[in-house]
Amino acid sequence: MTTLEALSQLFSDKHLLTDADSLLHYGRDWSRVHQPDPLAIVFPESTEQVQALVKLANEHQFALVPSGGRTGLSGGAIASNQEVVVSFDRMNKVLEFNAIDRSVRCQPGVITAQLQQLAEDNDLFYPVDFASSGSSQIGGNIATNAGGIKVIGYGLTRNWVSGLTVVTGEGKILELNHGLFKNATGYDLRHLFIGSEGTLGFITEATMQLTKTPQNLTVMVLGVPDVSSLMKVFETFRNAINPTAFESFIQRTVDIVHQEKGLPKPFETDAPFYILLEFENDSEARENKVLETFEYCAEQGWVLDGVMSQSEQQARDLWRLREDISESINAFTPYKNDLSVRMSEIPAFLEQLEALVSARYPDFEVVWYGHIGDGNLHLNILKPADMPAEEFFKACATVNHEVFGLVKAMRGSISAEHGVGLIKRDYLNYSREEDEVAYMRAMKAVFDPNNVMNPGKMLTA
Ligand code: 2HG
Ligand code: ZN
Repeated sequence: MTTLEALSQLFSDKHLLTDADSLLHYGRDWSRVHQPDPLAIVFPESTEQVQALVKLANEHQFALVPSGGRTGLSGGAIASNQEVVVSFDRMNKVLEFNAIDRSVRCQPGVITAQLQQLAEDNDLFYPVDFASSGSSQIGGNIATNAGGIKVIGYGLTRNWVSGLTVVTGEGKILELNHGLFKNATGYDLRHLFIGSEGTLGFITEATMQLTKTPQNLTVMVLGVPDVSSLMKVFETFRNAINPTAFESFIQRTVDIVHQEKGLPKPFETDAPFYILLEFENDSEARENKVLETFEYCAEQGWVLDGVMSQSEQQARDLWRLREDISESINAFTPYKNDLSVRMSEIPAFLEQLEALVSARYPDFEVVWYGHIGDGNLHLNILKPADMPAEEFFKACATVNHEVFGLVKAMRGSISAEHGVGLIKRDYLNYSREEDEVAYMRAMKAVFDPNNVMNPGKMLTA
């Protein structure tokens, strides 16, 4: 029996697609490095149907690739090898809201923005947020332990998952942690599945926690002259007000966003670096504290200029200076890096990175932006307009070993929040020791002995 014949036992024609448009659409994520080439796309509607599919995959030896909103940047959801793509688009229901537990039990295909809206409708807040919240799905967020723009204030997706139902690669259904706050009964397999990129099993249900709504989130954009000032501003503001976000970007990104999206620049005079910080402006005392802190930083020469939002609309507009960068630089077909080091290493890291990048990429323009308060930089190399993409990506990759060598020397991460997928897989050893990778492989073999779950992602097949 062929794989397609086997699949048609489980899925009606409507929920088993093989047309070229669907194969392209569902076979890739936002990275554009690998050519998608799936065999088929299926749309299960329940945990039991996912279980039956996984059992079928084991029996007939075909590979499965999970597919959420496909907004990933590391090729974790790419099917380039005749795999069967499992889309969670039909498993998109909110199953239960519990006001006492402040939790939402939902299927994996629920869109991030939908969860945020549901929280808001109930006077609560789901704090994990990023530019792709309009299309990313909760299952994908969990599978990649998505971070985003409020990690400094609220933590990663991991912090908000209190329960998970998964179908393992063996086809077993596990219900993990049951929405509990406290549960000290041994290994927490929930956390093993979070960030496992679909290599151990597929998430079919999740219980997500919500929190109280922050009061009057206010945004400040500051221009700073150099990295050491940036660090001082970080320390000073963190100690004064506990920001909910602390982001940074360089002047060139402001120019690009201005050019691509028509956004006004924050101030008249350009600054080499910018900080965007957000805080809960919940009292006059707090606002005074912020203004005092700003003045102190300006007196020290750490801040050149600054603007503070006076309305929700203005806060949203200022956020766009940071959030629109990734989409705006797509016009330059960027080569992406998502690096992190400990915050205290940032100045040394940036200095060495700068030296390396200007020596090795003398003809390429390099920009960075990111979640500087988390020690996380998105280093993007921009393609010269007249260079073919393939040649450009190849040229960039030759320098990876040096960039990642630098990261390794500082015991940092070669993928801070975008996951490993296909694109970072061969560099895993820069962030993980050999013994650790061996244990990872051993764990994969326990949950997925026939290697049917997203094979070749994160770990070589
Ligand atoms: C962001 O923080 C996203 O804007 C995308 O993680 C990063 O485009 C990138 O490199
Ligand atoms: Zn990011």
